[in-house]
Amino acid sequence: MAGAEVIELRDGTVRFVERLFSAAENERWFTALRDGTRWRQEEICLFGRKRRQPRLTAWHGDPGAAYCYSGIRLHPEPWTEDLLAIKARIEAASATRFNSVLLNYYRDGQDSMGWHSDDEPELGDNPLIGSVSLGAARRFRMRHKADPKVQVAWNLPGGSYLEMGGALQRHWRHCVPKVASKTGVGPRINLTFRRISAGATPSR
Ligand SMILES: O=C(O)CCC(=O)C(=O)O
Ligand SMILES: [Mn+2]
Repeated sequence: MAGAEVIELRDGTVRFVERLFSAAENERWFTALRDGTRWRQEEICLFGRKRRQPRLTAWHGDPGAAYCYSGIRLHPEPWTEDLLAIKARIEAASATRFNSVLLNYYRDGQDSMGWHSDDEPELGDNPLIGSVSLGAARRFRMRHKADPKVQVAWNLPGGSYLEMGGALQRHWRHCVPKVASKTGVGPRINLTFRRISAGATPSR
């Protein structure tokens, strides 16, 4: 992948391209997706209690690429022109094909994503996850499951691309922590492109 920094971690690989998209593309796609997406705020079941996710989400992909996590089942909306254009760019950069994308809209520093792995059965073993960031930069943290002191973190600016591969999802968790609102962090949209296996039976 051109311009990629390859980081070999214990039990997994990360590829990071700080500027896959130009500043103009970052701005144009951020605005188009913010205004053109049917955002939802899902209720999830965590430790037996229902609560609303601290961010907005949308799920797009090929027909049939249904996806389940944290007790919710997401049916894909069809691809849009913008999403297909972004997908084509990262597929060219990574020599991979994706069939779906989860969009996360972090409206401000209070929106976040907790520690998790992208290890749902429908993603198969060793999934490749392609993560595009648009808008404001946010901190992305990772820690090893067996030894949580082993940690890495990146600032993901708008226009960047981070790819997680190998056995990473089996051995690591990642999160996007909240930011104290005083620092006034701007809105951010993240897209994680994924490949859902046909015929997989979701476990939840
Ligand atoms: O917003 C991010 O950078 C991470 C998103 C993520 O981990 C996910 O969608 O599973
Ligand atoms: Mn994730």
